[in-house]
Amino acid sequence: MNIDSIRADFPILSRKVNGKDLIYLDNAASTQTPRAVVDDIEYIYYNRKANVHRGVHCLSQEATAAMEEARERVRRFIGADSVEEIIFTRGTTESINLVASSYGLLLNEGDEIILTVMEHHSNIVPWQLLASRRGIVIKVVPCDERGVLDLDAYRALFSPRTRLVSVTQVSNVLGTVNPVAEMAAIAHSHGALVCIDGAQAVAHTKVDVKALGADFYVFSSHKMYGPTGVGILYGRRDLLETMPPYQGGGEMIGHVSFSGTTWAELPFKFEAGTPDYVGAAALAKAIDYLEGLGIENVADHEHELLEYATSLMETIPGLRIYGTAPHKSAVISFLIGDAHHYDTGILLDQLGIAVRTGHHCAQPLMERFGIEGTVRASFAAYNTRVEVDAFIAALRRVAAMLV
Ligand code: C6P
Repeated sequence: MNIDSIRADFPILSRKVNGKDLIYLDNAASTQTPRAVVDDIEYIYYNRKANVHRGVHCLSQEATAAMEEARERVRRFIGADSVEEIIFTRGTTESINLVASSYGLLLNEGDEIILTVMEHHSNIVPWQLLASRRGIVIKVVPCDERGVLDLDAYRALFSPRTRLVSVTQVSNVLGTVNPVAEMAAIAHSHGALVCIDGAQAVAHTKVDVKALGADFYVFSSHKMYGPTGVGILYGRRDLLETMPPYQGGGEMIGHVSFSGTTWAELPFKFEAGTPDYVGAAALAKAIDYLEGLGIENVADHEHELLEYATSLMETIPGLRIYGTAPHKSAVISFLIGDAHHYDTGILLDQLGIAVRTGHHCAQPLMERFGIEGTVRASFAAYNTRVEVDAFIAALRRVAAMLV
């Protein structure tokens, strides 16, 4: 990959922060957006903005065609069988809430679901809400000190009441790449379904929902070079067909009357109200961009940065890395001595370096490691070894000040 030319696609990377060149290492929170995607959004607003699925007029038809082409683009991207299996949502969080609320209505008191200790809150709280409404039981897979899930413990959690496993493919804190295909096979052998949270995976590894054995797969556009406010729920068609609607409103109905209402066909049954049709079309452009770079090339590049940064960070006295699994994505969580993660983040920001600090919406995982938060650096296609060098130099300065 030609990193210079990739960087030229992201004008934001040439700005200054606190008088320093921006070094953007908060990609696990949101990646930046390339010109091709932003240009597409501008083009739509200036030339083609109209509501979808409603109008007979030209603009509406163009908007509808673009949205349905985007759905087909997403289908190909993740290897789903049909566009009926691709639901547009507002993001990973809404996708999981949809599954928990809708599939959850098919569960009964005493049914069990399995989560892991490294889930993002958006893959915990919707299930807790369901537990309080339906009396389902939540079981949790532990992980070891490296951040590797305990698969023996996982196997032992199954019972005849286990209905669903919901697991992240990549931990947003530790970077652990979980063996989700193996976990799905185990779940299926017990007759349970699997929901895979792909929020931290889709921009960094080739995803094929069928090869993974995903019954549901969820992700967000803003973490994969796309616009904010759009996400995807992939669901196996036979499952989506049996699930009740999530929200009611326009677009999701067959016919409405006060004596009874029928639902639209898939995927529209799950898309109440006006969808983010601009965002959906722009997500398709982001997929074009990512696949244009080649996801494998991106993964190789990020992995090289991960190894380079990790090896240098290990030489900084007092710096501890959280997440040392053998299979890791390019996410590095760490603490320096007793320094508060927030102070480290502020000092790095003064040097133009954007990292995330805090619990990263994974408080049970923080509890597991006996900490309140970490500093987290995460890489994307446009990051460079020169940036890693600057990051390491900055960490040495911060360590000298705080430890
Ligand atoms: N993690 C992070 O900085 P939304 O906010 O709906 O787009 O994505 C939620 C989500 C779900 N699962 C995982 C594994 C995630 O990493 C995230 C978002 C961001 O780590 C923001 S908290």
